[in-house]
Amino acid sequence: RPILMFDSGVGGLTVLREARVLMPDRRFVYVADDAAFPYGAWEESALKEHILALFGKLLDRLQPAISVIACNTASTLVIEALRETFPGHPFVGTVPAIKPAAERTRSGLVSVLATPGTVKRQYTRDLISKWAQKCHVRLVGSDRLAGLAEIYMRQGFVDEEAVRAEIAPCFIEREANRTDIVVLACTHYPFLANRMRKTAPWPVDWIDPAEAIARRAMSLLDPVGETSGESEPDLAVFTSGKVDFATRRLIQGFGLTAR
Ligand code: DGN
Repeated sequence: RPILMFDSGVGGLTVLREARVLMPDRRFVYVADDAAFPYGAWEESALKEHILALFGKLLDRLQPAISVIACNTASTLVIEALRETFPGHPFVGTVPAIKPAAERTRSGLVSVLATPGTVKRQYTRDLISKWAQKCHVRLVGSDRLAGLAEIYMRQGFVDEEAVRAEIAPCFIEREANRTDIVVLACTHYPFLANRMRKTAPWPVDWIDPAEAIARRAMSLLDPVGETSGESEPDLAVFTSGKVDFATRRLIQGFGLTAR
């Protein structure tokens, strides 16, 4: 049975990339809910209903061994509801890496860069009060960055000035202190990491949780008996959107087959 990786677009591919390095023999299905992109702009109850209904169909049709919600905007809203609605099926969520950031910061100034949806979630606020009481955490919601990553992955083009403007609010200076950690709390953002580094006003640690998520998924799987059993592990991608030329090329670049 495959590992299902789910996102509203290409962002979850940053997690898939790590998962395939750790689990080269596993079978993966990548599901991109492109037709509903961007999740960051959805009203909460409508998005919750949409994702729960979609998972009803996905679990039935794909029979995955485990599902990885490789999207912070979705995880911070529905991970608990998914576990309640589909008991017995293991879900791994992707939520802002606030705990590791709070442990690692030396200046005490941390920024969390995410979609406007993730930034306003109660789930995110709870993570801050639980793990980062001693830090000053700035939540920065961007409604452009995920779209810029989509364009970059499909067309190879990045509007560097737009990246600079979107990340600028993450950088705070207070007396002798400066932000030293930026949490990438949207799975799309690691694709823009080089541009972010280049346009940042000073160097910081960028926390990308992709590898940790992949490790978590691996730890929940049965070590034997879940491999594809084929010489070449099968990889498939399902999208609710149109599979145009650019999307097909992107998918093939990741060694996936469009279905
Ligand atoms: N990749 C998604 C996340 O991690 O939040 C969000 C992308 C979007 O729908 N805007």
